Amino acid sequence: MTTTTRIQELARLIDQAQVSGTELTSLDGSEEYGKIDVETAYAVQEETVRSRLQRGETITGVKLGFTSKEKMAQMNVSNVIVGRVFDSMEIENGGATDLSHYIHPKVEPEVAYRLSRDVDLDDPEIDLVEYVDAIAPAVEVIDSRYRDFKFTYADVIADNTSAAGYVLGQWQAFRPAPDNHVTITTQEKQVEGTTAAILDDPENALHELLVMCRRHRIPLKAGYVILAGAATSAIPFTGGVVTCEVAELGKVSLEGVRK
Ligand code: OOG
Ligand code: MG
Repeated sequence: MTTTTRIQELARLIDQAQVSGTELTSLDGSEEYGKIDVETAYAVQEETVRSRLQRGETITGVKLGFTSKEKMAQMNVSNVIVGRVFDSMEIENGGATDLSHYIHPKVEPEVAYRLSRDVDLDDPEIDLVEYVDAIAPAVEVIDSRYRDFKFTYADVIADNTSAAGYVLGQWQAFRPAPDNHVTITTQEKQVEGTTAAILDDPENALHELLVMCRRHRIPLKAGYVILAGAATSAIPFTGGVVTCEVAELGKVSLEGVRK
């Protein structure tokens, strides 16, 4: 199998799993595809992005994963990852999402930033914080395409970092949010955390994001949403209302329904 064919094959499998809502087993290290390196994993992600764009979806932003120690421990990985989010993933604040479209969704409390201008990835002088004009509380819905969320680091990158949905609270003028209390409530439980769990300060996620986007040539454009990563471990989203409150930033909610 040529390198291009292998990337396309892997992307097709993951894309189909996402579209049809059916799970896969880990691809990295499988008999068929062998070991997948990080560079190949990002190339596979890029290929799945191309398919979504071809279907008429629009990129609305980027997301970081594994920015919190708790998430890293939960998933047994040790470095951050970057994925893309699309218009099709956005859920209106207070709105509903149809859970039958997901495999095994989970929710995560997050902080979102908004990029005010395009970023030149080759400009070594950039401080991404200066490119951000707004901040909002957010909830991310993740839905790994791998059975039981069992994946390797390369697997989850290829799977666009389990991205599946997101809700944004009210945008407000950018200001630091290093240690804000976070509460996320699902119909089964309530979990508390702090934004400091996101790399000690979610602004650090912006610095990490720039490093990763430069390395993997992931464009950063004006208007993009940046999901900085979960402030707690992910919680199963079985239905009902999920509310997340980030102190000083406000509330955001969504409802899981079955149509
Ligand atoms: C990968 C996505 C991780 C986060 O905020 O850490 C993520 C996963 O856990 O399936 O979005
Ligand atoms: Mg997340």
